[in-house]
Amino acid sequence: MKFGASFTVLLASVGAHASILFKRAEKECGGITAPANNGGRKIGIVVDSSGSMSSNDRYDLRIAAGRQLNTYLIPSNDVSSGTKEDLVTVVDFDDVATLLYPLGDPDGADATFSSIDSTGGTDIAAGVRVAISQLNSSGHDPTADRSGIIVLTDGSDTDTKNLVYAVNNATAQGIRVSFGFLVRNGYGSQNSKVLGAIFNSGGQYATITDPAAQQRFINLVTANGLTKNDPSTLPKDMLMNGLAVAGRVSGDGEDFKTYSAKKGEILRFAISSVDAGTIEARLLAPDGQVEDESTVRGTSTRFLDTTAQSNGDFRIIVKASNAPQDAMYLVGVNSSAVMGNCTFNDDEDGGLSVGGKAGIGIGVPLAVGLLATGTYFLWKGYQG
Ligand SMILES: *[C@@H]1O[C@H](CO)[C@@H](O)[C@H](O)[C@H]1NC(C)=O
Ligand SMILES: *[C@@H]1O[C@H](CO)[C@@H](O)[C@H](O)[C@H]1NC(C)=O
Ligand SMILES: *[C@@H]1O[C@H](CO)[C@@H](O)[C@H](O)[C@H]1NC(C)=O
Ligand SMILES: CC(=O)N[C@H]1CO[C@H](CO)[C@@H](O)[C@@H]1O
Repeated sequence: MKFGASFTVLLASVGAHASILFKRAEKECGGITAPANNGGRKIGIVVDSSGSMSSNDRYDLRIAAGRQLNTYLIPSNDVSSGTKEDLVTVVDFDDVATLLYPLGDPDGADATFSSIDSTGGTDIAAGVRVAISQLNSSGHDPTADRSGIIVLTDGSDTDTKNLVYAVNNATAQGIRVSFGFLVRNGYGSQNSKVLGAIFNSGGQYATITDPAAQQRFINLVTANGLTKNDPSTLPKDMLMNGLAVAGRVSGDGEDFKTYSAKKGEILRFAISSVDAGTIEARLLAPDGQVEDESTVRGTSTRFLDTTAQSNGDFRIIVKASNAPQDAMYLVGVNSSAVMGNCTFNDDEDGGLSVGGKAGIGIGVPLAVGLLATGTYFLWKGYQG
């Protein structure tokens, strides 16, 4: 393999230049770039602790993803010129919501993630409400435009109305709500009204088809902007391995999503119509050739398959017919590419302290290894 030699050189230089390597890794993950991190936010991390998680997320990767987001936030002892401290609250929910960490310094929140278990039912709305009341608690004004809630769940509320109310109440206070819905090996979605409420808040929605992709969902949300004040670096048409994201079409309109593939990747795109009625989906290769196409009816999911013959952008074009205004569809990608672990950590001191800070508890040699692995995947251009 022609990259072998330079990879060895890269590895040999890890010891001396670990922070340089890390900086590469922190700035770009799987084709998306971390936005500027200026802090000054109030963030609610709301994690599902229902019983189904014991099989859907056996390795607690949602908890690792929640921690990862917390590590990205700026604690009071890490404020530098041009950045402000962030505040975080951590909430878990099953049948009831539990406040694990009242709005405060991100540094103190890390340990509270360990008490998230996997028993009980699902009341997402209760979790969102507790987070809103924390973000809105007195002494931490203002809330609007600098607040965000990130929900990681594998369930849906039987009472959709209350969840829509809760998200709308957040939106009314200028709180952005993002929502990662874990459907292991499948392509369900939250109720279309819930999706609409998330869109209206400015937040990001994804169906997460592989527990390991919960981490990249955090990257997606971060690139979209955790709050309204955060800059967005996320191209709106971008697809990522292991996630299904929503797009919108109206009337007889067209829309598209793009996936940057590497030569040799075996790709399966999954398309479903949330409330857009019947849609036509076409898969275009980087050279513009139609690779596959399908008609998607009702709420069924259709698959379009290909293998990338070279590096380049595949495009899924969706055409509606007589769809309601701003109707939604979902497109997911299942790629044969290895999922790396790449995070947008903003630790100015470099990467080696990050594993410890994130509570992963990895030693320095292993951290260097992971670092090299992460960079390796990036460098190879795999989805990190
Ligand atoms: C909480 O919400 C109320 C009503 O929307 C608002 O007047 C108040 O300023 C909010 N408090 C904070 C800390 O955002
Ligand atoms: C993705 O592909 C792998 C390998 O074929 C398969 O095991 C997995 O179930 C697929 N996931 C989804 C969500 O289709
Ligand atoms: C990513 O992290 C998870 C959890 O820490 C681990 O199980 C997985 O092997 C890692 N993947 C890679 C490619 O390093
Ligand atoms: C602004 C807003 O959406 N307010 C709603 C908050 O939630 C309650 C129900 O819990 C609704 O009645 C409000 O309309």
